[in-house]
Amino acid sequence: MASALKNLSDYNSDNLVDITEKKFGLLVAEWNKAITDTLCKGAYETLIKHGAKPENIIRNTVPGSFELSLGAQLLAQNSDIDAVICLGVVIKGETKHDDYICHAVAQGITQVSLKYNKPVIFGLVTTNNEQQAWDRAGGKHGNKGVEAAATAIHMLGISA
Ligand code: RBF
Repeated sequence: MASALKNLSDYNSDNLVDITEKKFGLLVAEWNKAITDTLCKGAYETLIKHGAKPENIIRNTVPGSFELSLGAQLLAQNSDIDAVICLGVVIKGETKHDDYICHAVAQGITQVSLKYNKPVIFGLVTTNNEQQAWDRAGGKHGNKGVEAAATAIHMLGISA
């Protein structure tokens, strides 16, 4: 798989838009909290590194990834917020819950993004086991939170 061949945090930071006056919603699911906290740290530090002000990063938690869609909508409907970054970790179990959750979140945050015309970033790590999730939260495949924040900044730079 292509993603196995590169570090997900190895984004191109050239020509990113100025985000010093941009306001971000950072939404973090509490299931697998140790891992989502690491994703959140990566996203937060990336926004700060590129000029966002701490007071312009509104951090909220939701119980599980399924709740990311509504959480994103509540943030996106605030006209002050320019972009929402959704972070969660869904690990495959014995049942198909992971499929249902992941599809629901993908559809839900897509709808929110299109309804409010602002970036709502899909930072959902979906893996077969916990190790694979850690590999994507500061491990051998980078930090998906960093990539999600970089994606939000990139999307804010798109002009019509
Ligand atoms: N939420 C996650 O963010 N990651 C998970 O891996 C996860 N696994 C779940 C497994 C089961 C069987 C259930 C019922 C829920 C799980 N959730 C998980 C929580 C889900 O996103 C949501 O918070 C709850 O279903 C309540 O709506």
